[in-house]
Amino acid sequence: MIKPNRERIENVLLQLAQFSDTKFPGVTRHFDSEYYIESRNWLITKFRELGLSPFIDQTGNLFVEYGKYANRNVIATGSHTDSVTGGGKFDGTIGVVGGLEIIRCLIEQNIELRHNILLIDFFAEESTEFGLSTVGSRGLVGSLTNEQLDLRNRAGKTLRDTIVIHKSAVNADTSEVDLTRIARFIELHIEQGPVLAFENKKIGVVTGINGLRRLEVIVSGESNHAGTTPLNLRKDAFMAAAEITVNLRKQWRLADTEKLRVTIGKVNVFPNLSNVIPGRVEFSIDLRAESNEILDSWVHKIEESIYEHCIQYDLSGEVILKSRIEPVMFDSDITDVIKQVTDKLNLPSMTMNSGAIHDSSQMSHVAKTGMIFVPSVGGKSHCESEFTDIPDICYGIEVLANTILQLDRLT
Ligand code: HGY
Ligand code: MN
Ligand code: MN
Repeated sequence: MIKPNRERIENVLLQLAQFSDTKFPGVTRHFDSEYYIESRNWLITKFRELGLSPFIDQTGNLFVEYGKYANRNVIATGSHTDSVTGGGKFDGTIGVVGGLEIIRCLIEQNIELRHNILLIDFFAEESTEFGLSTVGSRGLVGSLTNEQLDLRNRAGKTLRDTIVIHKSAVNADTSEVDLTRIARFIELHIEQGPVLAFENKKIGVVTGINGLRRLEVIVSGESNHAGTTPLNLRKDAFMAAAEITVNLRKQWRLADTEKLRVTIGKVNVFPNLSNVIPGRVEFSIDLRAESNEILDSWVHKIEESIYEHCIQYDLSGEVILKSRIEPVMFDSDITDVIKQVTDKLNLPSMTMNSGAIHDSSQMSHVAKTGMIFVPSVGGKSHCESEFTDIPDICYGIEVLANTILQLDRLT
Protein backbone atom coordinates (compact mmCIF):
# COMPACT_ATOMS: atom_id res chain seq x y z
CA MET A 1 0.00 0.00 0.00
CA ILE A 2 1.13 3.58 -0.66
CA LYS A 3 0.76 6.20 2.10
CA PRO A 4 1.15 9.68 0.61
CA ASN A 5 3.09 12.37 2.48
CA ARG A 6 0.65 14.96 3.81
CA GLU A 7 3.15 17.75 4.45
CA ARG A 8 4.60 17.44 0.95
CA ILE A 9 1.16 17.46 -0.68
CA GLU A 10 0.10 20.56 1.25
CA ASN A 11 3.34 22.39 0.39
CA VAL A 12 3.08 21.68 -3.33
CA LEU A 13 -0.61 22.64 -3.47
CA LEU A 14 -0.05 25.91 -1.60
CA GLN A 15 2.98 26.80 -3.71
CA LEU A 16 1.04 26.12 -6.90
CA ALA A 17 -1.75 28.39 -5.64
CA GLN A 18 0.73 31.29 -5.53
CA PHE A 19 0.72 31.43 -9.35
CA SER A 20 -2.35 33.59 -9.54
CA ASP A 21 -3.55 36.92 -10.87
CA THR A 22 -3.89 38.93 -7.66
CA LYS A 23 -6.31 41.39 -9.28
CA PHE A 24 -8.98 38.80 -8.40
CA PRO A 25 -9.84 37.07 -5.13
CA GLY A 26 -8.89 33.41 -4.64
CA VAL A 27 -6.96 31.73 -7.45
CA THR A 28 -7.05 33.04 -11.03
CA ARG A 29 -4.83 31.14 -13.43
CA HIS A 30 -6.35 31.48 -16.87
CA PHE A 31 -4.97 29.21 -19.55
CA ASP A 32 -3.90 32.23 -21.66
CA SER A 33 -2.07 33.98 -18.83
CA GLU A 34 1.55 34.37 -17.74
CA TYR A 35 0.58 32.79 -14.38
CA TYR A 36 -0.32 29.52 -16.09
CA ILE A 37 2.97 29.53 -18.05
CA GLU A 38 4.95 30.21 -14.86
CA SER A 39 3.10 27.53 -12.90
CA ARG A 40 3.70 24.95 -15.59
CA ASN A 41 7.40 25.80 -15.83
CA TRP A 42 7.54 25.39 -12.06
CA LEU A 43 5.82 21.99 -12.33
CA ILE A 44 8.24 20.98 -15.09
CA THR A 45 11.14 21.74 -12.73
CA LYS A 46 9.52 19.51 -10.10
CA PHE A 47 9.27 16.66 -12.62
CA ARG A 48 12.88 17.12 -13.72
CA GLU A 49 14.07 17.06 -10.09
CA LEU A 50 12.76 13.49 -10.01
CA GLY A 51 14.79 12.59 -13.09
CA LEU A 52 11.71 12.58 -15.33
CA SER A 53 11.37 14.06 -18.84
CA PRO A 54 8.18 16.10 -19.20
CA PHE A 55 6.89 16.99 -22.66
CA ILE A 56 4.02 18.93 -24.18
CA ASP A 57 1.78 17.86 -27.07
CA GLN A 58 0.33 19.87 -29.94
CA THR A 59 -2.74 20.91 -27.89
CA GLY A 60 -0.66 22.06 -24.91
CA ASN A 61 -1.18 19.06 -22.65
CA LEU A 62 1.76 18.49 -20.33
CA PHE A 63 2.85 14.88 -19.74
CA VAL A 64 5.35 13.00 -17.71
CA GLU A 65 5.84 9.25 -17.85
CA TYR A 66 7.32 7.17 -15.06
CA GLY A 67 8.53 3.59 -15.38
CA LYS A 68 10.73 1.44 -17.56
CA TYR A 69 8.27 -0.09 -20.02
CA ALA A 70 8.13 2.45 -22.84
CA ASN A 71 6.38 -0.02 -25.17
CA ARG A 72 3.67 -1.28 -22.84
CA ASN A 73 0.28 0.18 -22.09
CA VAL A 74 0.24 2.86 -19.41
CA ILE A 75 -2.08 3.67 -16.53
CA ALA A 76 -2.80 7.38 -16.91
CA THR A 77 -3.88 9.83 -14.24
CA GLY A 78 -4.09 13.61 -13.94
CA SER A 79 -6.39 16.59 -14.26
CA HIS A 80 -5.81 20.31 -14.91
CA THR A 81 -4.05 23.31 -13.36
CA ASP A 82 -5.78 26.24 -15.07
CA SER A 83 -8.57 27.90 -13.12
CA VAL A 84 -11.68 30.02 -13.44
CA THR A 85 -11.57 33.68 -12.41
CA GLY A 86 -11.60 33.89 -8.61
CA GLY A 87 -11.65 30.14 -8.04
CA GLY A 88 -10.18 27.94 -5.30
CA LYS A 89 -6.80 26.29 -4.87
CA PHE A 90 -7.82 22.70 -5.50
CA ASP A 91 -10.06 22.49 -8.59
CA GLY A 92 -8.01 20.25 -10.89
CA THR A 93 -4.73 20.75 -9.05
CA ILE A 94 -5.22 17.87 -6.61
CA GLY A 95 -5.36 15.44 -9.53
CA VAL A 96 -2.01 16.65 -10.91
CA VAL A 97 -0.29 17.13 -7.54
CA GLY A 98 -1.73 13.76 -6.47
CA GLY A 99 -0.12 12.09 -9.48
CA LEU A 100 3.21 13.78 -8.74
CA GLU A 101 3.04 12.61 -5.11
CA ILE A 102 2.29 9.04 -6.21
CA ILE A 103 5.31 8.99 -8.54
CA ARG A 104 7.44 10.28 -5.65
CA CYS A 105 6.15 7.50 -3.39
CA LEU A 106 6.85 4.87 -6.05
CA ILE A 107 10.43 6.14 -6.39
CA GLU A 108 11.00 6.42 -2.63
CA GLN A 109 9.56 3.02 -1.84
CA ASN A 110 11.20 1.42 -4.85
CA ILE A 111 7.88 -0.06 -5.96
CA GLU A 112 8.08 -1.81 -9.33
CA LEU A 113 4.94 -1.66 -11.46
CA ARG A 114 4.10 -3.69 -14.54
CA HIS A 115 2.81 -0.56 -16.30
CA ASN A 116 4.29 2.89 -16.63
CA ILE A 117 2.37 5.76 -15.06
CA LEU A 118 1.47 8.62 -17.39
CA LEU A 119 0.68 11.83 -15.51
CA ILE A 120 -1.29 14.38 -17.55
CA ASP A 121 -1.82 18.07 -16.82
CA PHE A 122 -4.54 18.80 -19.39
CA PHE A 123 -4.43 22.18 -21.10
CA ALA A 124 -7.29 24.67 -20.60
CA GLU A 125 -9.95 22.62 -18.88
CA GLU A 126 -11.92 25.74 -17.90
CA SER A 127 -11.39 28.14 -20.82
CA THR A 128 -14.90 29.54 -20.50
CA GLU A 129 -14.01 32.65 -22.47
CA PHE A 130 -14.11 30.56 -25.64
CA GLY A 131 -17.35 28.91 -24.49
CA LEU A 132 -15.49 25.61 -24.65
CA SER A 133 -14.16 23.57 -21.75
CA THR A 134 -11.80 20.53 -21.70
CA VAL A 135 -9.77 21.89 -24.62
CA GLY A 136 -6.67 19.78 -23.93
CA SER A 137 -8.44 16.49 -23.45
CA ARG A 138 -10.53 17.14 -26.59
CA GLY A 139 -7.28 17.67 -28.46
CA LEU A 140 -5.76 14.51 -27.03
CA VAL A 141 -8.69 12.29 -27.99
CA GLY A 142 -8.93 13.93 -31.42
CA SER A 143 -12.25 15.70 -31.12
CA LEU A 144 -11.07 19.33 -31.16
CA THR A 145 -12.30 20.76 -34.45
CA ASN A 146 -10.77 23.47 -36.65
CA GLU A 147 -13.90 25.52 -36.03
CA GLN A 148 -13.24 25.35 -32.30
CA LEU A 149 -9.57 26.25 -32.78
CA ASP A 150 -10.72 29.34 -34.70
CA LEU A 151 -12.88 30.61 -31.80
CA ARG A 152 -11.78 34.03 -30.60
CA ASN A 153 -11.58 35.39 -27.06
CA ARG A 154 -12.51 38.93 -26.03
CA ALA A 155 -9.10 40.21 -27.07
CA GLY A 156 -9.69 38.78 -30.55
CA LYS A 157 -7.08 36.03 -30.24
CA THR A 158 -7.95 32.57 -31.55
CA LEU A 159 -7.73 29.44 -29.45
CA ARG A 160 -5.18 28.12 -31.96
CA ASP A 161 -2.90 31.15 -31.41
CA THR A 162 -3.32 30.91 -27.66
CA ILE A 163 -2.05 27.33 -27.71
CA VAL A 164 0.96 28.31 -29.87
CA ILE A 165 1.87 31.22 -27.59
CA HIS A 166 1.55 29.05 -24.48
CA LYS A 167 3.64 26.24 -25.92
CA SER A 168 6.46 28.52 -27.03
CA ALA A 169 6.76 29.86 -23.47
CA VAL A 170 6.68 26.50 -21.74
CA ASN A 171 10.05 24.94 -21.10
CA ALA A 172 9.39 21.43 -22.49
CA ASP A 173 9.92 19.60 -25.78
CA THR A 174 6.97 18.83 -28.00
CA SER A 175 6.03 15.21 -28.46
CA GLU A 176 2.85 13.23 -28.99
CA VAL A 177 1.42 10.45 -26.88
CA ASP A 178 0.45 7.18 -28.51
CA LEU A 179 -3.20 7.13 -27.48
CA THR A 180 -3.47 3.40 -27.92
CA ARG A 181 -1.09 2.96 -24.96
CA ILE A 182 -3.56 4.61 -22.55
CA ALA A 183 -5.42 1.58 -21.26
CA ARG A 184 -6.92 3.26 -18.23
CA PHE A 185 -7.38 6.78 -16.95
CA ILE A 186 -8.29 7.72 -13.38
CA GLU A 187 -8.88 11.32 -12.29
CA LEU A 188 -8.95 12.58 -8.71
CA HIS A 189 -10.99 15.76 -8.28
CA ILE A 190 -12.87 17.79 -5.69
CA GLU A 191 -16.60 17.09 -5.76
CA GLN A 192 -17.55 20.76 -6.37
CA GLY A 193 -20.95 20.08 -4.80
CA PRO A 194 -22.48 19.51 -1.34
CA VAL A 195 -23.33 15.79 -1.36
CA LEU A 196 -20.25 14.12 0.20
CA ALA A 197 -20.08 16.65 3.05
CA PHE A 198 -23.84 16.34 3.66
CA GLU A 199 -23.66 12.53 3.71
CA ASN A 200 -20.51 12.59 5.86
CA LYS A 201 -18.50 10.58 3.33
CA LYS A 202 -14.81 10.96 2.55
CA ILE A 203 -14.75 9.47 -0.96
CA GLY A 204 -17.11 9.66 -3.92
CA VAL A 205 -16.84 6.72 -6.30
CA VAL A 206 -17.97 8.42 -9.51
CA THR A 207 -20.12 6.32 -11.82
CA GLY A 208 -20.46 8.83 -14.66
CA ILE A 209 -20.52 12.48 -15.73
CA ASN A 210 -23.53 14.49 -16.85
CA GLY A 211 -23.59 15.87 -20.37
CA LEU A 212 -23.57 19.52 -21.38
CA ARG A 213 -24.92 21.84 -24.03
CA ARG A 214 -23.67 25.41 -24.12
CA LEU A 215 -25.62 27.85 -26.25
CA GLU A 216 -24.79 31.37 -27.28
CA VAL A 217 -27.89 33.44 -27.87
CA ILE A 218 -27.94 36.73 -29.76
CA VAL A 219 -31.05 38.87 -29.63
CA SER A 220 -30.94 41.87 -31.97
CA GLY A 221 -33.24 44.87 -31.94
CA GLU A 222 -32.54 48.57 -32.40
CA SER A 223 -30.71 51.07 -30.26
CA ASN A 224 -32.52 54.34 -29.88
CA HIS A 225 -33.06 57.24 -27.50
CA ALA A 226 -34.14 56.18 -23.99
CA GLY A 227 -36.21 59.30 -23.38
CA THR A 228 -38.07 59.82 -26.62
CA THR A 229 -38.99 56.38 -27.97
CA PRO A 230 -42.47 55.18 -26.87
CA LEU A 231 -43.06 51.56 -25.81
CA ASN A 232 -44.77 50.41 -29.02
CA LEU A 233 -41.88 51.70 -31.16
CA ARG A 234 -39.06 50.15 -29.17
CA LYS A 235 -37.02 47.13 -30.22
CA ASP A 236 -35.43 46.53 -26.84
CA ALA A 237 -33.22 43.44 -26.97
CA PHE A 238 -32.55 43.38 -23.23
CA MET A 239 -36.20 43.37 -22.12
CA ALA A 240 -36.87 40.46 -24.47
CA ALA A 241 -33.78 38.59 -23.21
CA ALA A 242 -34.94 39.16 -19.63
CA GLU A 243 -38.39 37.77 -20.46
CA ILE A 244 -36.82 34.75 -22.18
CA THR A 245 -34.75 34.16 -19.02
CA VAL A 246 -37.71 34.42 -16.63
CA ASN A 247 -39.74 32.12 -18.86
CA LEU A 248 -36.91 29.56 -18.90
CA ARG A 249 -36.80 29.54 -15.11
CA LYS A 250 -40.58 28.98 -14.98
CA GLN A 251 -40.35 26.06 -17.43
CA TRP A 252 -37.48 24.58 -15.42
CA ARG A 253 -39.44 24.80 -12.16
CA LEU A 254 -42.37 22.98 -13.77
CA ALA A 255 -40.13 20.17 -15.01
CA ASP A 256 -38.08 17.62 -13.07
CA THR A 257 -35.64 20.12 -11.58
CA GLU A 258 -33.37 17.44 -10.14
CA LYS A 259 -32.48 16.13 -13.57
CA LEU A 260 -31.47 19.46 -15.08
CA ARG A 261 -29.19 22.42 -14.37
CA VAL A 262 -29.67 25.70 -16.25
CA THR A 263 -27.28 28.65 -15.97
CA ILE A 264 -27.19 31.99 -17.73
CA GLY A 265 -23.76 33.08 -16.53
CA LYS A 266 -22.56 35.46 -19.22
CA VAL A 267 -24.54 38.43 -20.54
CA ASN A 268 -23.34 41.27 -22.75
CA VAL A 269 -25.64 44.19 -23.41
CA PHE A 270 -24.92 46.64 -26.23
CA PRO A 271 -24.21 49.47 -26.17
CA ASN A 272 -24.50 49.12 -22.38
CA LEU A 273 -25.35 52.76 -21.70
CA SER A 274 -28.06 53.91 -19.32
CA ASN A 275 -29.68 56.35 -21.76
CA VAL A 276 -29.73 54.10 -24.84
CA ILE A 277 -32.22 51.31 -25.59
CA PRO A 278 -30.17 48.08 -25.82
CA GLY A 279 -29.98 47.11 -29.50
CA ARG A 280 -28.28 43.79 -28.95
CA VAL A 281 -27.87 41.26 -26.17
CA GLU A 282 -25.60 38.23 -26.23
CA PHE A 283 -25.90 35.62 -23.50
CA SER A 284 -24.86 32.07 -22.74
CA ILE A 285 -27.10 29.22 -21.64
CA ASP A 286 -25.32 26.30 -19.97
CA LEU A 287 -27.43 23.12 -19.67
CA ARG A 288 -26.40 19.97 -17.77
CA ALA A 289 -28.26 16.67 -17.50
CA GLU A 290 -27.56 12.95 -17.37
CA SER A 291 -29.05 12.11 -20.77
CA ASN A 292 -28.82 13.40 -24.33
CA GLU A 293 -32.58 13.09 -24.57
CA ILE A 294 -33.17 15.62 -21.79
CA LEU A 295 -30.48 17.97 -23.08
CA ASP A 296 -31.66 17.92 -26.69
CA SER A 297 -35.32 18.41 -25.76
CA TRP A 298 -34.37 21.48 -23.68
CA VAL A 299 -32.25 22.92 -26.47
CA HIS A 300 -35.28 22.56 -28.71
CA LYS A 301 -37.61 24.13 -26.13
CA ILE A 302 -35.24 27.05 -25.59
CA GLU A 303 -34.86 27.71 -29.31
CA GLU A 304 -38.64 27.78 -29.72
CA SER A 305 -39.08 30.18 -26.83
CA ILE A 306 -36.39 32.54 -28.14
CA TYR A 307 -37.83 32.65 -31.65
CA GLU A 308 -41.39 33.15 -30.30
CA HIS A 309 -40.27 36.08 -28.16
CA CYS A 310 -38.35 37.59 -31.06
CA ILE A 311 -41.41 37.40 -33.32
CA GLN A 312 -43.61 38.89 -30.59
CA TYR A 313 -41.32 41.92 -30.13
CA ASP A 314 -40.19 42.27 -33.75
CA LEU A 315 -36.59 41.34 -33.01
CA SER A 316 -34.26 38.83 -34.56
CA GLY A 317 -32.74 35.93 -32.68
CA GLU A 318 -29.88 33.55 -33.26
CA VAL A 319 -28.99 30.46 -31.21
CA ILE A 320 -25.56 28.89 -31.68
CA LEU A 321 -24.57 25.56 -30.11
CA LYS A 322 -21.05 26.37 -28.83
CA SER A 323 -20.32 23.18 -26.96
CA ARG A 324 -21.75 19.69 -26.75
CA ILE A 325 -20.43 17.10 -24.33
CA GLU A 326 -21.98 13.64 -24.16
CA PRO A 327 -22.97 12.18 -20.79
CA VAL A 328 -20.69 9.26 -19.94
CA MET A 329 -20.88 6.17 -17.75
CA PHE A 330 -17.62 4.81 -16.35
CA ASP A 331 -16.40 1.24 -16.55
CA SER A 332 -17.42 -0.88 -13.60
CA ASP A 333 -14.06 -2.63 -13.48
CA ILE A 334 -12.49 0.69 -12.43
CA THR A 335 -15.29 1.83 -10.10
CA ASP A 336 -15.23 -1.61 -8.44
CA VAL A 337 -11.50 -1.31 -7.73
CA ILE A 338 -11.91 2.23 -6.35
CA LYS A 339 -14.67 0.96 -4.05
CA GLN A 340 -12.59 -2.04 -2.87
CA VAL A 341 -9.58 0.18 -2.14
CA THR A 342 -11.76 2.69 -0.29
CA ASP A 343 -13.27 -0.08 1.86
CA LYS A 344 -9.85 -1.52 2.61
CA LEU A 345 -8.73 1.89 3.85
CA ASN A 346 -11.90 2.10 6.00
CA LEU A 347 -12.96 5.33 4.35
CA PRO A 348 -16.72 6.02 4.23
CA SER A 349 -17.73 6.31 0.58
CA MET A 350 -20.71 6.52 -1.75
CA THR A 351 -21.29 6.18 -5.46
CA MET A 352 -22.37 9.31 -7.26
CA ASN A 353 -22.70 11.04 -10.60
CA SER A 354 -20.69 14.16 -11.48
CA GLY A 355 -22.66 17.31 -12.25
CA ALA A 356 -19.48 19.11 -13.32
CA ILE A 357 -17.63 18.35 -16.54
CA HIS A 358 -14.12 16.95 -16.33
CA ASP A 359 -11.32 15.86 -18.65
CA SER A 360 -12.56 12.35 -17.89
CA SER A 361 -15.62 13.18 -20.04
CA GLN A 362 -13.30 13.15 -23.03
CA MET A 363 -10.89 10.44 -21.86
CA SER A 364 -13.70 7.94 -21.41
CA HIS A 365 -14.05 7.88 -25.23
CA VAL A 366 -10.57 6.40 -25.63
CA ALA A 367 -9.77 4.54 -22.40
CA LYS A 368 -11.43 2.79 -19.51
CA THR A 369 -11.98 5.70 -17.17
CA GLY A 370 -12.91 6.35 -13.54
CA MET A 371 -13.00 9.26 -11.10
CA ILE A 372 -12.52 9.72 -7.37
CA PHE A 373 -14.13 12.67 -5.56
CA VAL A 374 -13.22 14.25 -2.23
CA PRO A 375 -15.61 16.55 -0.31
CA SER A 376 -15.96 20.28 -0.98
CA VAL A 377 -16.56 22.24 2.22
CA GLY A 378 -20.06 23.74 2.10
CA GLY A 379 -20.43 22.41 -1.46
CA LYS A 380 -18.79 25.59 -2.77
CA SER A 381 -16.99 25.65 -6.11
CA HIS A 382 -15.82 28.02 -8.86
CA CYS A 383 -15.66 30.73 -6.20
CA GLU A 384 -13.13 32.06 -3.72
CA SER A 385 -14.56 30.04 -0.82
CA GLU A 386 -14.07 26.70 -2.62
CA PHE A 387 -12.11 24.53 -0.17
CA THR A 388 -11.29 20.93 0.75
CA ASP A 389 -9.54 19.93 3.99
CA ILE A 390 -5.97 18.75 3.38
CA PRO A 391 -6.51 15.41 5.20
CA ASP A 392 -9.46 14.73 2.85
CA ILE A 393 -7.29 15.52 -0.19
CA CYS A 394 -4.69 13.07 1.19
CA TYR A 395 -7.35 10.35 1.52
CA GLY A 396 -8.24 10.93 -2.12
CA ILE A 397 -4.59 10.65 -3.18
CA GLU A 398 -4.23 7.48 -1.10
CA VAL A 399 -7.25 5.94 -2.83
CA LEU A 400 -5.89 7.00 -6.24
CA ALA A 401 -2.44 5.55 -5.47
CA ASN A 402 -3.74 2.22 -4.30
CA THR A 403 -6.29 2.01 -7.11
CA ILE A 404 -3.36 2.38 -9.54
CA LEU A 405 -1.48 -0.38 -7.70
CA GLN A 406 -4.52 -2.70 -7.96
CA LEU A 407 -5.14 -1.90 -11.63
CA ASP A 408 -1.46 -2.52 -12.35
CA ARG A 409 -1.89 -6.13 -11.22
CA LEU A 410 -5.05 -6.73 -13.24
CA THR A 411 -3.57 -6.98 -16.72
O1 HGY B 1 -17.76 23.69 -16.01
C1 HGY B 1 -17.45 22.59 -15.53
O2 HGY B 1 -18.27 21.73 -15.27
C2 HGY B 1 -16.03 22.31 -15.19
O3 HGY B 1 -15.87 22.40 -13.81
N1 HGY B 1 -15.12 23.14 -15.85
MN1 MN C 1 -13.60 23.91 -12.64
MN1 MN D 1 -11.86 20.95 -12.51
